[in-house]
Amino acid sequence: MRVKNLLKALPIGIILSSFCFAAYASSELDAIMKARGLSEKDILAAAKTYQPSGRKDEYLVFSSGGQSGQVIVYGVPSMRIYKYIAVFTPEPWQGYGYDEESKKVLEGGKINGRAMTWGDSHHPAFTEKNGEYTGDYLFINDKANPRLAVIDLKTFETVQIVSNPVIKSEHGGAFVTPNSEYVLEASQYAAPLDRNYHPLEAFENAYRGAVTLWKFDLDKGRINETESLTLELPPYNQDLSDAGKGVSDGWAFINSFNTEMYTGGIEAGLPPNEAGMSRNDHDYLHVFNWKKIAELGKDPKNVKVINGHRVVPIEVAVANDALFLIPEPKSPHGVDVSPDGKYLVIGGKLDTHASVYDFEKIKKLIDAKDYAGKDTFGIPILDMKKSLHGQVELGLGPLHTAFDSKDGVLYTSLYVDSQVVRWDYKKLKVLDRINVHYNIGHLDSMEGKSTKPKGDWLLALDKLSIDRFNPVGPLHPQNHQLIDISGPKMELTYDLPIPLGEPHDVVSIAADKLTPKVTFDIGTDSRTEKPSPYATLAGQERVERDGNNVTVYATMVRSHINPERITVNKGDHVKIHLSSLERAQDETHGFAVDSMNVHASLEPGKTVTVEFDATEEGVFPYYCTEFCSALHLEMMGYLMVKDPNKQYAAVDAKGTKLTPEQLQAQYKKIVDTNKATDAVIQTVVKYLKEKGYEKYPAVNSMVTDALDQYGKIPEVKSKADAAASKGDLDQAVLWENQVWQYMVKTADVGLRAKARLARELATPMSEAAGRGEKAYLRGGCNGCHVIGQVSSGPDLTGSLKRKGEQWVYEFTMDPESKFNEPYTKGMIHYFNLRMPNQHMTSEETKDIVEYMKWIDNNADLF
Ligand code: RUQ
Ligand code: CUA
Repeated sequence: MRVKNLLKALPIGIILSSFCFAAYASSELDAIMKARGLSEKDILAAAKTYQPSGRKDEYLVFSSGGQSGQVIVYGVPSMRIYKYIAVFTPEPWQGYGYDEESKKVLEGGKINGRAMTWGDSHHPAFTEKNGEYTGDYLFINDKANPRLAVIDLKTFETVQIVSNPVIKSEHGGAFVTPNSEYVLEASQYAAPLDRNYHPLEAFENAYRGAVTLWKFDLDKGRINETESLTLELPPYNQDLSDAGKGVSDGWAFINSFNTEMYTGGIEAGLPPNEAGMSRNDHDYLHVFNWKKIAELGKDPKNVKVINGHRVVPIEVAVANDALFLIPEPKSPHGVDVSPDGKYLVIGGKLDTHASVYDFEKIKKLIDAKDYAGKDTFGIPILDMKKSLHGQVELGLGPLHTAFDSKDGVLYTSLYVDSQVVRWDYKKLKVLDRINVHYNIGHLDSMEGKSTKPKGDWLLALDKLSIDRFNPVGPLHPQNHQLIDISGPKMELTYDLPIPLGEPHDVVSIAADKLTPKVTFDIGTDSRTEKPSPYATLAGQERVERDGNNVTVYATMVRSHINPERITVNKGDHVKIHLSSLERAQDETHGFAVDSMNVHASLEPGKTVTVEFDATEEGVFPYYCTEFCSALHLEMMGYLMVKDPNKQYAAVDAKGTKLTPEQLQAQYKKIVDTNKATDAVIQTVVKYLKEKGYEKYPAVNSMVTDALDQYGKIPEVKSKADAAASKGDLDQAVLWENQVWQYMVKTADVGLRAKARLARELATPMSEAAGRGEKAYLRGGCNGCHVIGQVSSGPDLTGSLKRKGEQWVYEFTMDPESKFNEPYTKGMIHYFNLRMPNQHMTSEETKDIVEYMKWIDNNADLF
């Protein structure tokens, strides 16, 4: 049973006395509630959303980052932000726009040759199979500069940006067809598709709306631009769209808000757009058959080629019964297709109603060619009443809709009223409403735009956050609110300030549908997801010169960059291909060169390139920008830029010299240290081998990494020995030091592997022992006690045998009562510490005793 449901099933008194309070004396919780002014409702909300350290979320949410041009990833129910994925905007941490591989992705988004360094990202969408989310790829559109991006969810990296060849502004993307055949992108503000100048007086003749059907190649994970095409639409300012599913699969729907075709003119004394564009009582819902449009587009007779791109004209769509209009209340906003595809719910925006259209009724009218008329462009209009299932008065400013798992239940956002309304679109009645803070735009239930929405959580994306958070200046964060929708009343549980862009919309997915990589295969170009032609392995590092072009093949591994000195001439063009030789998870390096405005992120296995012109003479340190290891600061080198036309005076190397005796002592010391360190490594290796580490993949990969490091020692050691035998102790000390570096790295990963293996091999913990371990950690007992080792407190292994269960129980409950016993006195003297009273409950203490039994049973492992 999920915790949330459990909480729901119990009366609050019982929960507070037995459930939440288990860990703390109830008086302590009472005191905190009083001191912080928390109500029982607050405590429940916290219990529903709080994730203890190490616990993972059930859902991942992908939010558009608005004008930041990024995607924000956070978890539900904890609302913890996990990542900003760089999409349309350069982002230095990920090297995005600062390394050559990612610049190529951004280049796909150039418009008329101009680089776009930002985007107004709007609507994210997952790939789908039979209308269910697959979690393979995410798409997001850029409203400002009509483009579409593909993010691979194996890497959480943007791998493609395509730029729309015909439309100038868009809003109705990204919407994915139920088997990811196409990603739809509909225009917003009408403009000439040929991108030429046409006076506004020619609006009706020369300006057009359009919807682009981007063909997605699921195997390649890329949009195929040549197989993509566009359907021409009237200049009605199309708004949001949605693809049909189930019974409406093959069709798609787009709202509009300027069927008046008004073009403003405040400066000429004319009424503004806002008046002119909302003059009529009705606008048009566009209904089109994307499958038929895609078919039609294959025949050159059916298309106009504009800017090298196929466009199916309105007449062709109409002649083939693929495009229709239905009146809808004026200036609506969202159109959302129900999970079964039977109903379309349209938010009125300027109308207090939501309108529910019945697709089966629409289809009947289409099949019978039962038209109510035609618009100026010859598109058949279907009768509104005959298409409607019904309308419901919801409140002021209905915008978007999200669906529940329960049949007929859905949620609509009210922008002006700042509310979420739960209602039934089949029975057409309102069920519940809740206030949000404030001015909500989109909302989303978990997997809410799929055929299988979940009924547990709802996110409200509030545009305003006045009075919700600490003020941080006139530009306020926005507010994503988490609402528990599992019960009969909606409950607000969490406010997440979003500190980036206007995050328009989110999509969410069960976390277990995602299987991201943790490392790359060695030598991978993460943006093409193929082996990089510049991959460099250990021993292949080199600098090549061709005229004024200098190409460096470099590697990075804890904790050095090879090469550590690069010398070029002023005026050279320098390309540095960097390869991470790391295989261990989370061992990321970064790369920056002083004042060259380049930065790369090197996750394990990645190959990436930075490029710059060495225009000034000078010395330019380069270094690793991630705190990757204890020797991270030492992970650096020098780029030396010389003027080839200058003579530089020779210099005498200075520096204090050690006496031969000092040098001899230093050499002996490092050799001894290495012997001692190696002995430790050998005990760990013995342990790992004896226990058969190969059988445990997680341990195996750590051991492989550790042995990799260890395997580098013989070569370095022989250099040390060669130097020593030549009498060059200075070099010998340096090489021995490098031996030690490799040993430290080996031991670091080796010890982690050992701890992990011990855990794999240990007998399974009883439930009580598991609770005991948690209590032990929560109480901070591990601050003084290390299992299997004497630390700042005694090793607990065997203490049950030494002192008996009852004694350990009593001592944990009340340490002071035993401070006068000779045994305890001795311990206090030895460790110079008294065991503090952690105020464990009797239950917790019993559990800890069970945990200690488990430790004793597995004593040989620690
Ligand atoms: S739209 S707030 Cu830009 Cu998705 Cu309705
Ligand atoms: Cu590599 Cu810091």
